[in-house]
Amino acid sequence: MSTATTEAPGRSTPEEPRIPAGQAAGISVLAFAAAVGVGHLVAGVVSPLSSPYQAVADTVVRIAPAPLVEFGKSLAFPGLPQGKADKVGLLLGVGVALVLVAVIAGLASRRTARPGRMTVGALGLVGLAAVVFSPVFTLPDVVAPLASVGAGLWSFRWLHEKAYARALGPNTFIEDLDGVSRRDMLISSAAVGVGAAGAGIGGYLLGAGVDITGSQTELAPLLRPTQPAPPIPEGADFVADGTPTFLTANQEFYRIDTALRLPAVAARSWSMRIHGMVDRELTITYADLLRRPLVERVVTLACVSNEVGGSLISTARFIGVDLRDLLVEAGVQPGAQQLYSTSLDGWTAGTPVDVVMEPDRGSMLALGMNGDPLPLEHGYPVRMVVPGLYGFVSATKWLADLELTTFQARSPYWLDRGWARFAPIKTESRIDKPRGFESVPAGQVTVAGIAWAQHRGVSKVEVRVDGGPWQQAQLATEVNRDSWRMWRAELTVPPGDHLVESRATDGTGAVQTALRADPVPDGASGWPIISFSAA
Ligand SMILES: Nc1nc2c(c(=O)[nH]1)N[C@H]1C(S)=C(S)[C@@H](COP(=O)(O)O)O[C@H]1N2
Ligand SMILES: [Mo]
Repeated sequence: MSTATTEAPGRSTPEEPRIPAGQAAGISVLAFAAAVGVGHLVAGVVSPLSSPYQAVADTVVRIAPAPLVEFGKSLAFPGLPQGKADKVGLLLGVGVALVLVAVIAGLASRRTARPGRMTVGALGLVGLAAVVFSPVFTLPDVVAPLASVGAGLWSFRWLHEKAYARALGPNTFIEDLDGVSRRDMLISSAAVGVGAAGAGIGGYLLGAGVDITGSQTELAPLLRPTQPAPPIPEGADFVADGTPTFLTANQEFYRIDTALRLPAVAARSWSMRIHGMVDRELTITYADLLRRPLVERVVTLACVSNEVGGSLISTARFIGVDLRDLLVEAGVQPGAQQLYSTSLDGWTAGTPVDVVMEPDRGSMLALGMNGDPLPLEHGYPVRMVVPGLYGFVSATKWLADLELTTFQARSPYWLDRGWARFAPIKTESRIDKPRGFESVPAGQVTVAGIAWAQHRGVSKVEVRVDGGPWQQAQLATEVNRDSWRMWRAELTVPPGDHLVESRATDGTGAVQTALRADPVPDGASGWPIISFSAA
């Protein structure tokens, strides 16, 4: 009984003293904040990926059911770039949940500190478990979660003793605490609060301080491809008619991922294992990759979540090493069906081994993009690129591990959430001009857009107005079959409202299907349709 020490023999307590509710809740919130802050600070020193708060949030993403993740992805906060709102939302959500638990634990601890301390301890275990079961756990990572629980327990006890002594009043029998003044209480609380905030901010700065930009500047000159991609020919886009530029600038490149924070691992400390069904397990550092021939390939990445007409598609010159060559060195064993890749933040993808190993597929581990080291948002230091497959089954960013295995043995992140196992990119087109509901002068109207069928190439695009006959569009110069192809067409339209549709034909002769499909499970389909008016 913890109250035993505070009650003198023979002293009658008609009403047991209790810490005022507000104060009890406040103490608890401060102690929780101290736990989070100290955990973050120590993680910043030891290893940025071991912060218990972040690890818990990551775990929520890793085990969250599909509807929650979809909901998250649909969130938008004003002022935040695409692909960021869900992350901020989740971190805030975990924060709010933590404050609620802290308040409840505080209110339950008005007489004795035990409920609060047990709650801090229990959450500490959750944080520890989240760190230990993270995909990139190493032993020193336990330090931050342990420091976090320690700080939480200590702060809770310290503040609670003082508050309880105050509640007992001046006759307290705990000598040290006799007559804890209001001022003393406030100063102690403020000390814990400021310490927690300082530690949290310190940890954030330390984590951000892994010198990524420095390391990227050092890398830039090392990423000269031994086999550069041919320059993009004149006439590869129809920008003047409203298409995107052929290459997408790194800052403009679409971004999709579940990462709550960008895993900040510098190239010089990066390494990865290739293991599982291989003859020789390989451990590869960034320097090992730089010693290999560097290839450069122009590839259009596309997201399976892209709606018809959507913008989740972009093109870059990727610099890196040939993935097939690397796997040949490891010796892929017969029966290995799936290349199961894990990212530093625990996301996973499963790529069919037979596709990755096709000699002319061009699968690669990319280190650079458009002449620069990969930006952090796009997978620095190392990501996978497999032309022709949607990103969720092939384009693992912040690569941490490659395992050769069977389909049976491992199920990747989005497969568990109802998306497909196999997801080659569908033959599609998009109309960029006219924009939806645009008014244009009647007569000659230019229609322009993009078409893609990565790894098969685009051989034809047709457009039609108001359900009339299909007319062949002019194709831009082909760059390669792994990237998009721009098109334009001159149509003559009378005044009034019109609908324009497009359809692409790929290099195998297959025509883009009219069948409308949602993005789930293996990509949207259907002809894009734009309504505009001519006057
Ligand atoms: N680590 C990690 N890699 C990932 C993802 C992710 O959530 N985590 N998303 C994938 C998906 S769904 C797509 S479409 C591409 C997008 O790559 P980009 O953001 O560089 O355009 O990354 C893939 N790689
Ligand atoms: Mo995606």
